[in-house]
Amino acid sequence: MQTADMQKVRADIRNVAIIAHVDHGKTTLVDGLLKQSHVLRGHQQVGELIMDSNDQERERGITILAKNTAIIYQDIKINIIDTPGHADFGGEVERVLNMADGCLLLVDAAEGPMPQTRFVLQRALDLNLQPIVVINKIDRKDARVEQVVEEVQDLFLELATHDSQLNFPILYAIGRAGVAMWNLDDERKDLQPLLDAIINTIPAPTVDVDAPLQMLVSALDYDDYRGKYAIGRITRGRVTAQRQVARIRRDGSITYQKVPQVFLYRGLQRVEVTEALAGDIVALTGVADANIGETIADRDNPEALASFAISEPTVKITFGVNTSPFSGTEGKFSTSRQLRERLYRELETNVSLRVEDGKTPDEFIVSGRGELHLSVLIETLRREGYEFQVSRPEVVTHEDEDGHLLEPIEHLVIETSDEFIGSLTEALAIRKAQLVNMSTDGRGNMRIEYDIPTRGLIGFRNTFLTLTKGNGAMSSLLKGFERWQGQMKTHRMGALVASETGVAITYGLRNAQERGDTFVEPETAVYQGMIVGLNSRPDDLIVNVCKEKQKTNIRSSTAEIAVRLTPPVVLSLEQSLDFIQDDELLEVTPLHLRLRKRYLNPNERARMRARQPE
Ligand SMILES: Nc1nc2c(ncn2[C@@H]2O[C@H](COP(=O)(O)OP(=O)(O)OP(=O)(O)O)[C@@H](O)[C@H]2O)c(=O)[nH]1
Ligand SMILES: [Mg+2]
Repeated sequence: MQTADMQKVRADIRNVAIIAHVDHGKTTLVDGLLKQSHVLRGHQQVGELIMDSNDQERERGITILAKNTAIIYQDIKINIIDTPGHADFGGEVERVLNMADGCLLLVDAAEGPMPQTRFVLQRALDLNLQPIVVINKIDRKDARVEQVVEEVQDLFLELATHDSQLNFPILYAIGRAGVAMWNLDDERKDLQPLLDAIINTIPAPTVDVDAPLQMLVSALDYDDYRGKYAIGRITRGRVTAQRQVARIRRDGSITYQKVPQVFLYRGLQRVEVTEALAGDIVALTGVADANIGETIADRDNPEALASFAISEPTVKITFGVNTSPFSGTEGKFSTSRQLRERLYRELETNVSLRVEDGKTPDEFIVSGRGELHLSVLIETLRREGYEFQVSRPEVVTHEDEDGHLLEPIEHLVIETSDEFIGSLTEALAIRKAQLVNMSTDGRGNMRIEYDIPTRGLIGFRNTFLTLTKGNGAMSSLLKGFERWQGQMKTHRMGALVASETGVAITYGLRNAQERGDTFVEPETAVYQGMIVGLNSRPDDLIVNVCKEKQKTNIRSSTAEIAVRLTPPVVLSLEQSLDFIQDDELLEVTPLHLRLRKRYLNPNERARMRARQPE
């Protein structure tokens, strides 16, 4: 038994997570903190958003994975955990918050608290983290600082479980300029006020460094030299290099392993140490098969830590072995075994993902926290050389005790100009959205809140961008599972479907364009049953895009010159996922995304349709 007097205060450490709604400036602020602490100097300066280090993060401009870094300020090591703000990556936030004693809650000075602000603050308060509020981006022309402060205070009043949680400092910042201030009219000099706030407000870890070791594995990393690193905060005791530890799996089984090396964080690097103590955030080598959520414990006294709570998935996609006529020609990995192995391996790190075997040995059902969560995975696999096919995203459903079907419902917040409200309201009504709240700033900007089935949100982002001409922001947060809301009639026009396998040519595509929009360029290899465009009518239409102009017909040689194609509509991965219907699939390879009918042969399609009357 441990007694309280064995607890020591690690005054040399602070552990802080940075949390916020998407795009409120977390990673930019971490850049600023790294720069201010001179971790980055001269040629080391590697541009902006250095923590957003993976390819998709850079391309999409968002953080996907939570990451650790550390700076030294006044001889105190501040471990910083940058987290993603997009709701689909909420699992990442849940995974890492247990390493922190406090959090910086960033709130955009113009947008104010948004759905994910509430979500991450709730999680932080549940874990009793000491908050510091940073009203960020006060340089924005549309900043409304006083109002946002009030909204944040209201949010705390609503979410706090005890009074001490209402006791938090508020700072103002322009993360991009690397400045933070206690008062709006203070000199805008650097981030020192924020660093002071961190070391003075966030409690130093109070720990027993002599008790038997306990550390929850909260993250994993790899490098070519040392293989896997198990990352987490030492809750109790100490880790010494070259000593044996126990690894306790989530099912309680234990294995014993030696930890060859122990690393602490320092800026963007890891620094090897011989020993680390409770309160430290460490990366350990040698635990090659460690998974997130497991406990690294004392060899002779192994006691597991409670793993963190992870919210459940809402959207699923069926991944299948590629069955197109082009299968096996573009990817390095295309077999069922390879796909299965890779998908199950993803579970080691992607904590809010679920994978199950499907109806056939060639199908796997992958569930995640949203379309983006799943599309990032699809893109990752594609880049690694996998090829496969995926089905239309569907919502995850449950049944209650009385056998009623339940579906995920989200709270949707839309901010846009009032001129778009009419068309948005119409589009949302079809998707069974219920208006919850509506407010205006008196200058033509509206904030509307709805409850809407996740089903209705799938594919809505595109519609939203079109309807608002890009002038708006939308975000949503899972409210919970509620009774199935009934049929939703959001239908699409029919597809233009290739009649045969071959190469699309200008003449054939020109003909197809008389029927609708085409998706492929001339010289594209197509196959029978592949979708090459969108019909302007509700039914599918078979077109021959490989068709050549008859050579004997010389009368219209002038017309031939006039054959000009409208450039094809090129759908992104997300747009393709939103496009496909139940009887369609998306073929994904390292080189191409192809839309196709599930049944390639038109006779088979007709047979299947006859079997399933609407
Ligand atoms: N006006 C203004 N813009 C800022 C400021 N800080 C960051 N930004 C911009 O806001 C955008 C988002 O910044 P990020 O730092 O990527 O935001 P984030 O919170 O890390 O985003 P996620 O990790 O995806 O949730 C970028 O375009 C930044 O340049 C600021 O102080 N003022
Ligand atoms: Mg970020």
